[in-house]
Amino acid sequence: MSKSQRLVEYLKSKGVAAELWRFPDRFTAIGRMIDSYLSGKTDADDAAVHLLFSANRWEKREAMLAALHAGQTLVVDRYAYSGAAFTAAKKVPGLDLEWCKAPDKGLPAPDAVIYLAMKPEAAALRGGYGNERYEKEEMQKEVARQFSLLADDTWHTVDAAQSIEDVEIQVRDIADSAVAACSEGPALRLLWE
Ligand code: FDM
Repeated sequence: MSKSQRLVEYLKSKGVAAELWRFPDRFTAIGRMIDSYLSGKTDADDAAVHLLFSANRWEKREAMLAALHAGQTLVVDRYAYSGAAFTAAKKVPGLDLEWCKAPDKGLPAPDAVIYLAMKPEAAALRGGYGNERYEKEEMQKEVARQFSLLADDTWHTVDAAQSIEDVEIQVRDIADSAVAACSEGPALRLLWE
């Protein structure tokens, strides 16, 4: 079970209505294009691909809002922060971090971002790594640098090199605090505004 799914199960066990979401959602028409690109079956212009990733979030916006307004807590495995960091890491002239953030402005903003920090060398040792387009050490190092530029007041870094148990304790703690803060009923914020 993924870490995100385990977090959902934990929240549910505490009586919090929670759902797992993940991006890219590879099962929509746009998602299938993204999947084909990531697996290397097709090539595409970097800007166009970036906008597809963003469109893949926008096409889910209404469903996300409906779930949020119904009181669900959404645990989202990757979101716009991955979108901005990965494209900016490609260092394509013109596609700097600000350009990369722009298409996602106005999407629902997360209350907490949990960044599991792992050295690219350690990530490379994991099973299944290296099969997809971005799973290269140099790229991952630059992605990590771009992520550090995106860290805002919702950001929490957890050292993923610790034991699974310690990682989980910290992730749960962050989620508990975020859920508690939301129960006071803050207005939904929008991304990067
Ligand atoms: N990715 C993910 C992007 O480049 N942009 C995005 O907007 C998102 C959500 O796609 F390499 C990248 C990050 C990763 C790949 O892999 C998706 P996983 O294993 O499905 O998370």
